[in-house]
Amino acid sequence: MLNIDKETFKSDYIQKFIEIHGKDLEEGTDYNKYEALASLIRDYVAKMWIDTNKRYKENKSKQVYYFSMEFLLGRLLGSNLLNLGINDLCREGLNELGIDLTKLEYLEEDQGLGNGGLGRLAACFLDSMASLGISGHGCGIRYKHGFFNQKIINFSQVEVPDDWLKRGNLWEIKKSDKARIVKFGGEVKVEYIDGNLKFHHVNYEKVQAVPYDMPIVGYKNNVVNTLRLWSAEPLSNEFDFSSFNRGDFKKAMEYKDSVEAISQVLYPDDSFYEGKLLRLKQEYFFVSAGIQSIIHHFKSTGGNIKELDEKIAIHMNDTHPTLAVPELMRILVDEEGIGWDNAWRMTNNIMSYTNHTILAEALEKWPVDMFKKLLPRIFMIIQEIDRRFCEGLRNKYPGQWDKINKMQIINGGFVKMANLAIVGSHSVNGVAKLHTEILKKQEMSDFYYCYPNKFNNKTNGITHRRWLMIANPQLTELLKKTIGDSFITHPTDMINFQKFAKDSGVQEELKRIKNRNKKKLADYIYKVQGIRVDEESMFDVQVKRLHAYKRQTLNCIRIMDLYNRLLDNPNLDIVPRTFIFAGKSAPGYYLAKDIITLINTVANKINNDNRVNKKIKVVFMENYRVSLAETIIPAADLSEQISTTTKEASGTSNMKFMMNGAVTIATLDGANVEIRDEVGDDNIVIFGLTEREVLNYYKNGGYNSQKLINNDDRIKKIINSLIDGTYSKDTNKFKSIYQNLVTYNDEFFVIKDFYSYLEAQKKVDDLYRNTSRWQEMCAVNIAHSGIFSSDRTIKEYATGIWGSKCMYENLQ
Ligand code: 26V
Repeated sequence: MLNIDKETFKSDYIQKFIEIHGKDLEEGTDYNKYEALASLIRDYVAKMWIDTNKRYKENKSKQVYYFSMEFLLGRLLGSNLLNLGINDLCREGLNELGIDLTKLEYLEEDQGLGNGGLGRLAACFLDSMASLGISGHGCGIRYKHGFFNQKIINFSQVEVPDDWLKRGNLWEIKKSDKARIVKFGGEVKVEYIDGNLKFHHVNYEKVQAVPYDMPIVGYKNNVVNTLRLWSAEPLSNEFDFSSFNRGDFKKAMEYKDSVEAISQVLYPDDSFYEGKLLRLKQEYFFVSAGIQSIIHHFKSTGGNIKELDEKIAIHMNDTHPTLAVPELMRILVDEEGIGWDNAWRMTNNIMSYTNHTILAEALEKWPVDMFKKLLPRIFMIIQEIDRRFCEGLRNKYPGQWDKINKMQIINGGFVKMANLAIVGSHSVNGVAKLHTEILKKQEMSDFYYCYPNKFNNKTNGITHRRWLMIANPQLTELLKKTIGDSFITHPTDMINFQKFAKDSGVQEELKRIKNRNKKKLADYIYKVQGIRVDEESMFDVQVKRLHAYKRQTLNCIRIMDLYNRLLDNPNLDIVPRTFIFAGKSAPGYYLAKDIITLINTVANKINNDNRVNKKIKVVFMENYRVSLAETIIPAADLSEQISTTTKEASGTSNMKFMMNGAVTIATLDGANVEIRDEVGDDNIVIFGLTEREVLNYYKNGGYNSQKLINNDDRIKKIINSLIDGTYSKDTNKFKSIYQNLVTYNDEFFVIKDFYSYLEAQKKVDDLYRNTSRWQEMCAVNIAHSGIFSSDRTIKEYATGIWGSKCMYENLQ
């Protein structure tokens, strides 16, 4: 906790402003003021950062490194102020200087270096590790362009590059002296020296990896961990630009461009894997730089390499950093001279892996030819890992070639990253109970039977500091007032709020808070989208990546159905609703883009139809991102978690909504199951096919969407309206959606679940009409959300996987 008083802060701030801008505060723009504030906070943090590192060194505590291609941090000013414990002090101090802190906070660019759930989870984990006093650090890529900005033009998604660094990043510190060299291409020469094989990597291309460090501030505990993001930069001595003639100059520029391309842009697809060379380069680039720097740091602080596995843990966020396994082997065997068996034992002890999806199309596998050419030595090491692994399999499962082929790492001309990650790690985990069971029983069953002890569950979580305390300060105050503030450091204490669930005063207060958040969102919607929504209506929200399995289509067709019913019967007795959507589609995912166009088209029709628009409105909010989620989620009445059962590994927005007092309508998928178990059937609305039914259909067939549609006039009408000109004169516009539901037999059971969903929505209406019952449900959801704090998740990782100590208890 930072010890400073308001007057000192004010004078530090003015001084900082003058120092970096060379002018008086009164002459500064708002952005100048933001810059001065962020720089000052960074200065405050710097000393704690140095002290933390000193402590880690002195205590020789185990260091955890969380390797991830994505860290979706959003804005940092607010969370840094909160965690330093100087939020109120700064707000007041700035106020006295005539500056509105909130206004400055909005000027910060979102740090959008991630696609969705996986990247945001990594960000929540960093916050929790620091707040629990775990020496855990992030390692990733400093993309020049993060996830694209989404514009909606003519009802459709248009991608605009994200230029988040255009005005610099005040939170990072470039550490040029800690740069590392990553080697690509070339050949491997083998030599016999004293009876041992020596491997020399020659004729490779050098890429310089330059680290940018960001402080990760723990909650009021003087801990500052590090997020290290690597940027690819050309080496000036690889090409001496000045002395080249024209031809070589061109070559030099090509070298520069090809190097810079590595950290140029985040791949904007999180469900469909393409075997692109650049992606493979990105993966090896950050993993190699990260491991080199970990080992360099370990040795330079007096560590004995033979004890490395007692002193570090490396976690792989999905398969993207899996090359950490062979890279660590390379360094231990080739550079440190450790024998293969020992190196392998250590590597296995160090590495652990989380799986985040069972979608087959997202599984990474690299063509052998491409792989070998780009990473010749790493390929040899994987071959050796695979050879030894398969030798073991042949002994264990003699003659079972099918099984062995499936488990092999290099098979059918591909290097399979999940297989390598499982074989190379001592721990493999799923992200919710159901998901882990599916991994064990289905997706990874061969590995599970081979290594049952490796597999474990770690249900995801979210940081309640950002998703409750920052996003919803009024609800936080109400909790403090009713149950005290212990929930801040012990989030499961939120359960004490349960006893206020029936308290009419608390219920009224909850409603008042929700209404204020709804008003704020309504104002924002009007300001940026020009749509006036009814603040009294139920805010029914589905915000997440666009994907067929998440079934925004199901949500949309029930709105189309409701529209039909309202036109048939203008007096239809329904609760007025505002349907709110947001989310980005991968640029090449045409079906998902068509769904965005459909939602916007339906929205336009309904919002402009005076026969219905007093009762329902539809809004698709542009450019979903962390900061927008912070505005939308606290304003939601109803949380839509309607994925096809088995497909959503966990979901994390479901947890954010419940923590902010929304009621959930859900399938029993991912973490929804555990939310249901927590709050009980009376405080959540469940519908749809069960796990067993879905798996049975996938395995044995028997589902026919066409038959369902043809036998039902109500469904037929909606589905036909996709192609009969009702929504677009261009009858081909939504044909892909139509074909998916009809011709291709509705892979995600939208039609099958339709009536069950409608019934559940009817139940939601009934519950909502009973204000007191509804508020009670909200309160119960809030009370039970503490278990979904990422602090709980991280404690489980620390004790169950990493073997690292958390200093939390003794820091209290
Ligand atoms: C996959 C791929 C495939 C290759 C191209 C680039 C790329 C980038 C990201 C991914 C990861 C997709 C997996 C993912 O994000 N899963 C989500 O993870 C959340 C956190 O565990 C979980 O809550 C969501 O249910 C799950 O869909």
